[in-house]
Amino acid sequence: MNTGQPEQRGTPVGRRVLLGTLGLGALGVITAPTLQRGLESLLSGAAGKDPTGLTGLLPNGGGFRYYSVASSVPRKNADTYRLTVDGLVDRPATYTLAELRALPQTRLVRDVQCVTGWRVPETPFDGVRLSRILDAAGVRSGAGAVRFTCFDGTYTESLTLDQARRPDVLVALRMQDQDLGHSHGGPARLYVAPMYFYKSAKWLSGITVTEDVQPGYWERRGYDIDAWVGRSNGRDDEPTA
Ligand SMILES: Nc1nc2c(c(=O)[nH]1)N[C@H]1C(S)=C(S)[C@@H](COP(=O)(O)O)O[C@H]1N2
Ligand SMILES: [Mo]
Repeated sequence: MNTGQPEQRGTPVGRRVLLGTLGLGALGVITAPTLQRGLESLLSGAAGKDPTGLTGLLPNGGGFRYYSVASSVPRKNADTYRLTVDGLVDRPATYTLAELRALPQTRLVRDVQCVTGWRVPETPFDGVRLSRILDAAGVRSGAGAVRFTCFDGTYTESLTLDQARRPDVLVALRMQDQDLGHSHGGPARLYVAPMYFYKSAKWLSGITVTEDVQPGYWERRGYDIDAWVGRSNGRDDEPTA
């Protein structure tokens, strides 16, 4: 029901604050991407002011804002989590969390930048390089892109195969030296260091190798598909990687 709304929609406290402050109760009727973009910057400006100070009380704090386009997301743990790899590959696979943890881990420490403006400096992520998982699956010739799906049942993302094979793209299992908590997309999320944070799909459950890029959730709503920080979405932020 909420598919036409800007990404702040998912902030449990912030949304109420915003709707109250700005009187934007009719947000749900707005669907044009350009209009959304304008609203989003308006909303993010208001969120930045945080008139109530409640943002600091959100469970994940630390400069991050909690985003989910789904109103509720099931919890997955080491027993129930699975990551499937399929599509144009020779060896489709399903990984448990233990299997992902047993693979070589790569650590990246970069700034995180959301397209709405907030930035978290020098954030450590640890996880498995996506390129390793793709190599293990054996990408077939003719493949050109990767599609990511999430166990929230709604969010999707995409990368070209070249982007997906970059060494700074991870299936992240840890953030800030802790196992990824549920609110940050745990047990496993994508982490695309050089791109705006909307590329870093939370609650990652599927990696499908495809012929062409299939635009993700926000990309179908007006965000740039190539989401390089500082070189997309009309923004000029310092690059993160
Ligand atoms: N599954 C899922 N992944 C997602 C999103 C989402 O709504 N659902 N939001 C994206 C956006 S716009 C941002 S800024 C980050 C927010 O991550 P955080 O909640 O850990 O701060 O997650 C990205 N990945
Ligand atoms: Mo974002």
